[in-house]
This record gives sequence, structure tokens and C-alpha cells, in this order.
Amino acid sequence: MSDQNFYAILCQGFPADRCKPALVVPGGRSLTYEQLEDQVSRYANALMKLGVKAGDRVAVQVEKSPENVALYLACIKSGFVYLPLNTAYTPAEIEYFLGDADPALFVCRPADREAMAKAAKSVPVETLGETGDGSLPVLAAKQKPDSSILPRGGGDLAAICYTSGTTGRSKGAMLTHKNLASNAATLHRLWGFKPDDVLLHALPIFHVHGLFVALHTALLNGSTIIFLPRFDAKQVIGLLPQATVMMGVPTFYTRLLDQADFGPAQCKTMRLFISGSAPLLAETHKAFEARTGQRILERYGMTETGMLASNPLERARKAGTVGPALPDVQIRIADEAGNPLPRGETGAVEVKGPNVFPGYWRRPERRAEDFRPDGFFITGDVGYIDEEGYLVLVGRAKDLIISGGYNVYPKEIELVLDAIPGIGESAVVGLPHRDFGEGVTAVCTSSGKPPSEAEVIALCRKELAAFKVPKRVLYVEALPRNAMGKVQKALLRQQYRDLYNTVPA
Ligand code: MLC
Ligand code: AMP
Repeated sequence: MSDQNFYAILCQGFPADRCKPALVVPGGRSLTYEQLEDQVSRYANALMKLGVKAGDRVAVQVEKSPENVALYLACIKSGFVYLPLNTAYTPAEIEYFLGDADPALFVCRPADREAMAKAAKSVPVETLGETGDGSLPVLAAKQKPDSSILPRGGGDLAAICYTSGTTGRSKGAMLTHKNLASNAATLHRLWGFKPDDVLLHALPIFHVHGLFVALHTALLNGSTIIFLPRFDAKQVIGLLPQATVMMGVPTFYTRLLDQADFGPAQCKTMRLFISGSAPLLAETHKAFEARTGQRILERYGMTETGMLASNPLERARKAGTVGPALPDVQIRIADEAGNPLPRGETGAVEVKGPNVFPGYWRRPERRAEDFRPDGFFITGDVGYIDEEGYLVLVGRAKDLIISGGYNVYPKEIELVLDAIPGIGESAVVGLPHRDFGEGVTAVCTSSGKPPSEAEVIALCRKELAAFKVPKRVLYVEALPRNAMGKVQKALLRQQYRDLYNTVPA
């Protein structure tokens, strides 16, 4: 097949009856499949009118909406490279992404236009979510719809998703049409989507979980998607009886369990709850089953690779595991030199498959570090494969904190802390947190007159997205170091393990 444009593949799954609702925002604007296709083609033409050409990047930092979905699909349809950005990123963070990705256009929220235009420098800025000059919806409405889809090869870029880097700088993971198409088809099959499935979508759509895993499987199925601007436990509980499938990060499930009125009555129509992006505690898995009778299906993946492993639909869903490798994915456990280890032994998780990205944007030199010579990608996760072939993740080789499903690299926060007058050194660790799984925590030494905890937090807020800002800042005399002078973060994690989880005396 010469044309592997992923949008063409998605369209094959759209329902014969295009009047079927595609995206339904409760109390807001909804789109049928016919309207979605119409919007997609108008947005594609609007972007072309603005001079965007195939292969150009389109960076987007906007609120979740049906228009945002149309804009995303318009990019795929026309061969533009979609670059989603977390709505929490500050202008300082955006300046870095735009400088690195060199996009032809930056689409932001109307209220951010002025601040972001400065950050964007020479990159043209448009807005989504208003009806005035310079607004994409207005331009899109003036366009003629056009159903043509730009032919693409499987290796052509569809998206670039930034992931936090170990050095404190994010890298753009390049994802191809084939990467997206293969993972969408595999998950759609594996999770047994049925014609009448309805997806309850409460995830953000600037990361792969909400944008790719959830949207692609549902669109490929021609399903109706109940599209919520954000996760709100009470609203979700109210809408579950209209849905059959939900995907979420573990925080969604702990927050649902915190609601006293949540139980089997609200889950009668539900056939599948899926969890991913962060470890789901076995106790949450068990509590959810005890409360609702539903066994959450946990899966594992990452931005660079899409989904890699999933608990099965029909066979046992084992708490504390992420299931076997997906049918078209190879997962191996290796030692530090990349030699495969026998089943049951713990080591580095390495992966290969049609869903694995070709590399980081404009960083060809990284390939030798991130991939083995035989093409396996080193995930940075540590685990073993149990006797039934299920992958168990036990930790991370990479210095990464996952808070409520968002990745935070300590180095990035430490660089900001170290630049604050009065702070000597800093070490940022993730501590067990009931709501977010891990809570970002700064342990600092002082030099001169140290700023108060509140002052440090306020200073961090100016530069960092809110979810990265330390929830607590602790001062110590000295950071614990090993003989090599390296900060012993494991000791800090042990010492402060109960900071957020008060243990009964
Ligand atoms: C919000 N806050 C967070 C946070 N989310 N802090 C730490 N970690 C988070 N994840 C901050 C807010 O800025 C606010 O700060 C305060 O916490 C309270 O906010 P809230 O109202 O409680 O937050 P809420 O809007 O409810 O968001 C929590 C959440 C959300 C868990 C619902 O973070 C979320 O939707 N997470 C999903 C992330 C996700 O999609 N990950 C997938 C990545 S892809 P203040 O101080 O300003 O009040 C990936 C690959 C894969 O990992 O395998 O899927
Ligand atoms: P991201 O870079 O945001 O795509 O995050 C990817 C990382 O999230 C993976 O490398 C894992 O460390 C983690 N992750 C994703 N799913 C799971 C899961 N089910 N259990 C544990 N960790 C997970």
C-alpha cells in the first residue's frame, strides 16, 4: 500500500452512518462523524492557507475541545507534524520547545496570545478557542471542505511528542504514521472493541495516553466519545452509565474510590476500565474490584514507543503486572551490556516493534545511546517477566518521577532550585503520595539566608509547569553522598517516605 496516511486508516473505521455522534461534550459543543470530517478538512485548508507545508511542525498548546481534535487530525491528513504541548507549560518552557522544534506555526489559547507571542519569537502564532481575527476557527469556517488526504509513507512523521530529558532538557520523540497506525490497530483488536462501545474520555490530549491510545482506538472503532475537558470524579461517576470503556491514570481510580457513592450501580454498562502511564498499586486494583466487581486492565507504554504490554482481555488480569508484550511487540530483559537475561531475572526492559519511534528530533547522535545495535530500544524501565510471560515493572533506571501520570525529571527542577539565591544544593525526589502516586519533593541545603518553603515554591512556579513544582521543600544540613560524591537519593526517599502519607501511630 503506497498510502499509509494514518488519517486514511482511521477514516476506514468511521461509521457508515456519519450522523453518529463522534465527540460529545456534556453541556458543550458536540460533533458527529460527518461534522468531524468536515472540520478536519477545513482546518487542513486553513493551515495550508497560513503557509504550512507537508513535513512542517505545528505546535499546539490549547484547551481540550472537539476543535482541538479536528486540528490534530487535520495535521495528520495533510502531512503536517503535530506537536502537542501540555497546557501547564509556562512561556519559558514553551520558548524552549519552539526553539528546538522550529515549527511553521504555534497555536495557543487566546488568553495566552501576548505572552506566548514573545516566547514564540519569529514563529507565527494563531489561536484556537475564540471568534476574532487571528483565530483558527474563524479561518477554518471560511474554508471549503475538501476530502483529499495527502499520501504518506509509513516512515513519514506524524507527530513529535516532547519527553523530559535526563539532562534537564526535553527531547522530541518522532512518531511516524506507521508507529501510530500499528499501535492503534493492535490495541483496538486486543481490547475487543465492539460496534456499540462508548468511550468516556477524561484524559488530557497533549500526551500519548489521551491523544493516541484513547482517541485512536475509539475513532478506529467509529465509537462515540464522551469528551470531558478534565477529570472530575463526580462528573465521571455521573456519566459512567452512558459509557462502556474508560482509560485513565491510577489517580483517576484512587479518586473514584474516594467517592463514597461510587459502586457497581454506576458501572453496569462498563465492560472495560484501563489504567496506565504510572504504576497502579495492587491494593488499588483489589479495592476497585471489591467495590465495583470490575478488574482494571493495566497496560504499559511510553511516549517513544506507544503501548508495549497489556494485561489480556479474556485471560487473567494480574494486579501488579502490566501483562504480556503486545502481539507485534518484542520485550526482552537485558543486563547492562544488553545481553538478554533468563525469564524471572530482573533487568533493563528493552523493546522492538512497528510502534517504536525512529529517534529524537534533530538528535541523531542519541541513537547509539538509546538503541542496541539490533534495534531494541532501551526504555529506562526495570523489570522481569514472570512464569506466565507477564511483565512486572519493579523500578526505573532513569531518574524519573511520575506524578499523577505526568513525568517530572528531577534534574530540571534541581537546575531551577540551584539558581535561587540562598539555596546551596538541591536533590529532588519522588515520595509516595496518596493522590499523585509520587509527590515531587525538594531537599535542599542553605547558603546564606535561605528563602522560606513558600518563597521557593513561588519562585519555581514562575518557571515550571505547576505539576513539576515541588509539593514540599525541606532543608537539611547536608545532602547524603556516597564515596563517589553522588547524592544518595534512595536514602532520602527512605528517610522521608511518610511525608505525604501519615502513618497511624
Ligand atoms: C495537577 N497538579 C498536579 C498534577 N495535576 N500536581 C502534580 N501532579 C499532577 N499530575 C497540580 C495542579 O497544578 C494544582 O496545583 C494542584 O495539583 C491541584 O490540581 P487538581 O485540580 O487536583 O488537579 P487535576 O486537574 O484534578 O489533575 C490531576 C489529574 C491530572 C491526575 C487528573 O494531572 C491528569 O489528568 N493527569 C493525567 C496525566 C496523563 O495523561 N498522563 C499520560 C502521559 S503519557 P496548584 O498548586 O496550581 O493548585 C504516558 C505514556 C503512557 O505516560 O504509558 O500512557
Ligand atoms: P512518558 O515518557 O510520559 O511516556 O512515560 C513513560 C513511562 O511511564 C514509562 O517509561 C514507565 O516508566 C511509566 N509507565 C507507563 N505505564 C506504566 C505502568 N502501567 N506501570 C508502571 N509504569 C508505567
